[in-house]
Amino acid sequence: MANPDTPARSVLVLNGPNLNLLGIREPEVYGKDTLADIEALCHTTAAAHGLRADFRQSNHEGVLIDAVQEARITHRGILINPAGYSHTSVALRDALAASELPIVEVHLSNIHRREPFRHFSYVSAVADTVICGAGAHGYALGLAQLALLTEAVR
Ligand code: CA2
Repeated sequence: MANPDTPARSVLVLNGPNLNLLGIREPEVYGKDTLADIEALCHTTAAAHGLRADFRQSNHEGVLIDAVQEARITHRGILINPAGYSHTSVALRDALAASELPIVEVHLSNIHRREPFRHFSYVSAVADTVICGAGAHGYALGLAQLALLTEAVR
């Protein structure tokens, strides 16, 4: 249940490890956009949907978990690219489940076309929506979806 005192439809956009390297290495896999480009896209897209995007990135599992726990009372929903933690972190999955917020999982690449170890994500079972393979545009798609999901719980 959304907290009625929460500031106007603020959503957490959370990025996991190594996504700070976007646009610098492996553009053939993840595209040319930097994380700063994606952040700008998120702010513009969120505003167009009446949301405010709180955009963050961390290389540390505990920092991501703390952000998810805090979001429970400060945000209306979570858009997350868990990056490598998608495939390893039960702890991040548990934190997302405990948040009771609408959750959209996004991946830049199509994880199902890649190495078998990327085909499974612990996060997917607790996400309302999963988007992959749309590149940076996946974040815009994810925010549009989160706008619908947060509207539904208002
Ligand atoms: O496709 C995605 O968005 C991923 O979440 C990206 C993760 C990867 O572990 C997932 O399987 C799929 C990797 C993020 C690291 O990004 C880099 C960017 C440039 C250079 C190296 C890593």
